[in-house]
Amino acid sequence: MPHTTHAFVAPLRQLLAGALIWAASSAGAWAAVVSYDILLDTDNNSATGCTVATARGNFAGVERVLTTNVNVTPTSSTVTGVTVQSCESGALGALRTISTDSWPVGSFALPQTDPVEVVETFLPLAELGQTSTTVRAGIVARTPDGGDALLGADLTIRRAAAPPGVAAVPTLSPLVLALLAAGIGLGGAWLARRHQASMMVLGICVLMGASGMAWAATMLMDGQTSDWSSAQQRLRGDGQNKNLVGLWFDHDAQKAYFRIDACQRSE
Ligand SMILES: [Ca+2]
Repeated sequence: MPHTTHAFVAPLRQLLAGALIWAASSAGAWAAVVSYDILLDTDNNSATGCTVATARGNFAGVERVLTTNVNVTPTSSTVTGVTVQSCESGALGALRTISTDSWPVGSFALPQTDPVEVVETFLPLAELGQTSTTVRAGIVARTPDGGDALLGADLTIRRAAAPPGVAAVPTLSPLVLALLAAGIGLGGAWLARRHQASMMVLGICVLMGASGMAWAATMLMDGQTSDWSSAQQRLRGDGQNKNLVGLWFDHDAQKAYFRIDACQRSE
């Protein structure tokens, strides 16, 4: 009997091993990590900084590289982390963590292509330097098939300016906004007490103050494009681009926001 059992077990074991290898290789084929590097010439001077080689040629003058990692699967893609590197003495330095949070990658349909995926990412505005109002930028997609690049965007930084779309209060810093919100709330409380008004007055005042605070944060990292309606597309893919469709940019008082449009599943 032991001999008979062995005769069954050996092929069964081989079959099981084969199935496991197939499952592992299938999973490997369907899940991939794609990285997007946004190259930033923060002083708008190609003579200072690092030179980065890309699929569309060298990009010189880079002070910062913002890297956004995306985990791609057949059903969904997710941003899994954001890091930045600084150019130090002609070479890119150690990775510094910007975010370890995860957020969804969105998508939209475009005629005659695969669905375009929307990767949102961000960087503290201070990383773009303190002086230049123009930052030159490029984007590199690092995909398993060799990658892609779009180069030469001019990003406009509104120094000491309000978030986009809030032209009515152009010089309010977040601190001033917070004080203003508190002031409106306290003013409402004083009015409500003095005039025996209903709590509704107070509620409206608090809401007005809170809406002022909400203006300070522009882009939600959720893969949705609705908050990009007032932003401008800075780079656009052409017939030579394998993955990259576009790069969008905007900023508020604290953060620079980027939106990368890409066809990630075309390979
Ligand atoms: Ca530079």
